[in-house]
Amino acid sequence: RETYTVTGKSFTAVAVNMASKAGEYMKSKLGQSLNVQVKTSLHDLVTEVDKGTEILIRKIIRTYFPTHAILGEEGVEPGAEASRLALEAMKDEEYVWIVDPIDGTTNFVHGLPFFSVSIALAHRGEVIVGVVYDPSRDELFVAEKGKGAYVHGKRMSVSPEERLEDSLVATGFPTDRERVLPLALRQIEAVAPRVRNVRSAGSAALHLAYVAAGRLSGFWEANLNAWDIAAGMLLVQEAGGRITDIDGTPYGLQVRDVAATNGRIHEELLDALK
Ligand code: 2AM
Ligand code: CA
Ligand code: CA
Ligand code: CA
Repeated sequence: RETYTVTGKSFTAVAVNMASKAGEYMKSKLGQSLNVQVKTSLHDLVTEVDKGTEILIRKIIRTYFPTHAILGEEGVEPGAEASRLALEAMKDEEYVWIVDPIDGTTNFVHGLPFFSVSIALAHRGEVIVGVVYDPSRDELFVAEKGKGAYVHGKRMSVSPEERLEDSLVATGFPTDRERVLPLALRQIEAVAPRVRNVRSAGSAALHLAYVAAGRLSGFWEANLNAWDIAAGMLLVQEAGGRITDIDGTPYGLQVRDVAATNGRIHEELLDALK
């Protein structure tokens, strides 16, 4: 499709290039002493590597696509309301890059190798490219709207499980301990008895990539932001899965409470989450 290139520069090729440069940078900093700051609480961290990675990605976008807008986690004030406003401010832009420089910062800080860089490109509010890269395993997940989802060039498809009781699913523990954690714990209490087991590895973008790869049959998490979900969303859709708001509303960039599955167990998962 024409919209994927501008003056010969493939959007996807640039996204992949940024993700691999970002991954290299993150790996070079892993295990070194980091300058760790708290954002909204002791559970919500940011390092100089999050900021440095976002700067690196922004520079590449500006070089190739100077007219495109950029929504990046570290360019937005912490908190749900600031995120909503930042997304709202982008609504008339033709192209918006949606960037999470490190998804799984807590893991990165502790040296647990489950974190990723997530890069999506939206055209008039519709995600057309999604790239999630896991530098620890050198796994690159790439999707283009209408063209399928791939891990290192190999086509991905979602898991075959038909029933929740045969499914391995994942979720996340929110950083907002007062408002969101009690809800998340109730959701786990409701889902855990009905599935094979529940995992929580700490990167929403990578969890979504794993749903696309068929390694998980489902994933849900409350209170996420566009940069956590946008790239992984396209991976899931292009791998044949389904992604909605937790109440079943179709995916849109404003969705914060997300449910993603192989499609077959979607209704059952939503029902358990009710
Ligand atoms: P991060 O590592 O980019 O911050 C883990 O459950 C997921 O929650 C990760 O994708 C993590 O992204 C995200 N997360 C971390 N802090 C958050 C916050 N304050 N609000 C919403 N999501 C957050
Ligand atoms: Ca963060
Ligand atoms: Ca994130
Ligand atoms: Ca992040």
